[in-house]
Amino acid sequence: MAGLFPRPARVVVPGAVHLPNWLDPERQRVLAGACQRWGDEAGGFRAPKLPRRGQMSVGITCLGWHWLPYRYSRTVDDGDGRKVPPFPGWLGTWSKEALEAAAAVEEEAVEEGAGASFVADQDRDGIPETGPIGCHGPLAGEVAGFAPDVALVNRYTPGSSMGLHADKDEASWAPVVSFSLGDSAVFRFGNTTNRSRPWQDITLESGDLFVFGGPVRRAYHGVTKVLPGTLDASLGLDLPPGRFNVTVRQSGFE
Ligand SMILES: O=C(O)CCC(=O)C(=O)O
Repeated sequence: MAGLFPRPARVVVPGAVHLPNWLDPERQRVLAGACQRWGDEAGGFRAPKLPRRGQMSVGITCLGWHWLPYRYSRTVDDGDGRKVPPFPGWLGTWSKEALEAAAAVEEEAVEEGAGASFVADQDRDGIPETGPIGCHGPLAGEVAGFAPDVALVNRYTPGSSMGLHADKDEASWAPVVSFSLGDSAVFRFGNTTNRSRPWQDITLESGDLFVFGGPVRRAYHGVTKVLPGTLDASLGLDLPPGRFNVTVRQSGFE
């Protein structure tokens, strides 16, 4: 069932692009099955303990490299110590296609002049100067060298959320590609300086793609809430209540 309101692809700020419904229903079904399988193979999604800030409410399992606060390892160092499953080639292919699609949306926005106005908005709101973006968006230059090798598979049970944070544990500054599945969520995309405003709240629905890189690669972001019962049943996804998110990154490690 299509929503009542159109949700066009949009440049949120230069370097950050939201592409609603980018995963078609068949790809959503494939990813939903894979998420559940990855969780089962890992013995469940584990909620990491944060030094000084308690336990996360989101369960995570990783592919390629294991993330634990605040580093990566090849084994599950904060769990059973097992070897991390490989990062799947097909997920890398989807992620490269996703980055290309996001860069194309940005190019279009720049051609229409929207990019320039976003830079002006950023200046007004106190986001650090990103520099002129010329005739290309910041993502265009990231496409050729993009070699993702790690995925964090996040499992949000109803009521869980993720606090504002910046993804700083990768050595690479290559973009982050994020796929959403299941119930919708309010995703907060902030600035590169701190956890305060300015930020934008964006509803991510099942099948949505969000990409961020370039000047906003280390922007603060998080999920303030999951909206229960919002998954479109006609998609035929066999998912438990709540949400999955798969964030794909390039570690930059040997
Ligand atoms: O669930 C989301 O949409 C965001 C996930 C996230 O911020 C992360 O994995 O770092």
